[in-house]
Amino acid sequence: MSTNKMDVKQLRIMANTVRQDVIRMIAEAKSGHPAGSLGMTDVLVTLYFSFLKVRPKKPKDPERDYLVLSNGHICPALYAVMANRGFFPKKELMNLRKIGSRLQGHPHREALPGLESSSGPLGCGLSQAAGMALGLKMSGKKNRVVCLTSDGEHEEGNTWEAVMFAAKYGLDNLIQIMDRNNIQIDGTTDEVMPLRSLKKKYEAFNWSVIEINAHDIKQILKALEQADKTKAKPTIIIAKTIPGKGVSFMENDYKWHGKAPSREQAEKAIEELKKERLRIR
Ligand SMILES: Cc1ncc(C[n+]2csc(CCOP(=O)(O)OP(=O)(O)O)c2C)c(N)n1
Ligand SMILES: [Mg+2]
Repeated sequence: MSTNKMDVKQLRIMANTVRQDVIRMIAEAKSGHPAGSLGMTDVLVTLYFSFLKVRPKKPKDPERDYLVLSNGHICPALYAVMANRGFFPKKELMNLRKIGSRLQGHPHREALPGLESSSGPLGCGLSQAAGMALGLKMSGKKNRVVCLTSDGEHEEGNTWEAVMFAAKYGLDNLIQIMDRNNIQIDGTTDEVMPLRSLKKKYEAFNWSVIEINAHDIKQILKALEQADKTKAKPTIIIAKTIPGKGVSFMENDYKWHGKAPSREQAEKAIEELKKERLRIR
């Protein structure tokens, strides 16, 4: 099974492509979640184009790695990455949120091959991923499970049950990547429910913790490599991101959590991203 590894420059270019796709998709749908989608694009691109063992044409391959998207609302970025990776035709991206579409507003695993879980109700993905990781371990299998979560989900109790569970069973085949973007639906996490030091909390729960700037592809690659080598503990990569990354008027503004850009705003965003693309080295 190929991981189809891209180099760092190719990953940066792909992330720019995906960001443009995300803007076009959400603008066309007239609804969706741009902030988290743009914030986690670098992570998703690095996972699918350099780390995860997946076979787009054989999505149920028993040797594959599993990606569980717990914060389902950022699925536009996942869909765009999957389409660019060859899971389905890119033109289908424009069907986001349309009636009967395989690209539902929140992921529906039975609708789209390659999706490993359905999500939308927050706080459930880490339990699902931990269960998968335990099952694989008990079967003596080498497949890895990567679970993307958000900081908003850490304001929910069930996340912490999964955190305890994964540590108890020493799930070193589980890597959680948390989108630490400091926002949730209607404000900053500090205003709504302060999370304080997530690093200290996870260490206290006996997880291995890595904190990174998740817009630096080299840091993402290094963290994944370290997580992969860690034994006897699950790893969390606390991915410090800028919500809305790459679009100046969206960056760090929680109001873009779940709002579509107008046609004019989308054009401006694409223009900015095209300029940024020329600067990629
Ligand atoms: C169980 C549950 N409660 C509430 C919601 C409504 N909701 C959707 S997104 C969201 C904010 C979650 O924060 P985060 O995932 O950090 O948002 P982001 O950083 O992507 O803007 C909320 C409360 C939900 N989807 N599921
Ligand atoms: Mg958040």
